[in-house]
Amino acid sequence: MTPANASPVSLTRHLIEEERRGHICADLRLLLEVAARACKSISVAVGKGALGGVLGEAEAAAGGTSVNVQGEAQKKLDVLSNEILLEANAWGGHLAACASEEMEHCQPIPDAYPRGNYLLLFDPLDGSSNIDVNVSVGTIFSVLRCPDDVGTPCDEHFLQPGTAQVAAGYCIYGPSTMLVLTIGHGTHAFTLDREQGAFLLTRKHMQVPEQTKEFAINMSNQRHWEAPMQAYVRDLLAGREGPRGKDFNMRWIASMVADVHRILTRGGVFIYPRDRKDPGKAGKLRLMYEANPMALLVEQAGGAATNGRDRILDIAPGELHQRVPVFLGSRDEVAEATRYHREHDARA
Ligand code: P6P
Repeated sequence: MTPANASPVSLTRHLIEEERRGHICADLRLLLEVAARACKSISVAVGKGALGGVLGEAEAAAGGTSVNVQGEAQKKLDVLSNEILLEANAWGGHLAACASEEMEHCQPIPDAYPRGNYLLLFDPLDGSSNIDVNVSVGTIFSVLRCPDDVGTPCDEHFLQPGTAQVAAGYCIYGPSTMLVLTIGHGTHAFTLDREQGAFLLTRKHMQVPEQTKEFAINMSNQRHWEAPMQAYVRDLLAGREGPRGKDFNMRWIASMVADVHRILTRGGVFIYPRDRKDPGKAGKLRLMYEANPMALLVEQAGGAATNGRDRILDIAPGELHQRVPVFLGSRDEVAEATRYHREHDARA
């Protein structure tokens, strides 16, 4: 127990202590320091808002709005955040390659730099549609080991299950900027002290309450959901008069980082299910750089994460930008939602 008058532990000191405990090696520690430094730069850009000249949609070279590899409109801050994270010279010696929501294929670290042992995946600015209305957004990242004896890493080397992650985290750019991180020994939160320019440990071993009365979902998609999802939400909305026997509250920020941060802080269940709106897609959220890192953070905080049927971290990825349904948060509530889906499948 840290004495009340002790000086706060910085991210740097926390990671050095984790290295001394043998939980991480120096290479991974330094990689995470570089990621935190990039998030600080993004926080400055996001914090400038309209004064930074980076609000609004990015323009394509040929005119019109720039779109990412998945055809989604890019915000200027999307592009800037992606560039900040891609700055290879900061990663020299730690990374072998990186992959991003904004890139079609992985990008090996340039030969000019020493090559490290890790693969980095990230969503540079998740929830960016909220930027122009001044709602919290965030950066999500996931770290994998680069397989041994790989010359130049390519997409296939990234296709590892979520259980293979050696670190995962997000940085939320809200009223305060917070970095939430796991290296497999709990989930811990660091708040950016802008005067010092350092992330300071403000919440150690975050714990998601096992039960909740709060769910997060975009209800406007209700008519597109599968039958078990319709039944599950119908029973939530029935409240204490219904089969659940209690009233529920709802929150939906439409910024995964903000919704997940609330759940890590006070509990809840976050759901983005498969829907018939886009029959060809298994959901909206991406497995490799949204679902997997968030699932590891939530599980390390005592919560759970499934795709409605199976544990997200066990999913064997088929391609870099694969999408999955996401049910994550308070363990008992995720189990209840998953029960509706498994029982539906068993009757089919
Ligand atoms: P909808 C943001 O675009 C995002 O990827 C997540 O951050 C968020 O949870 C979800 O999509 C919001 O989706 O359909 O409600 O706009």
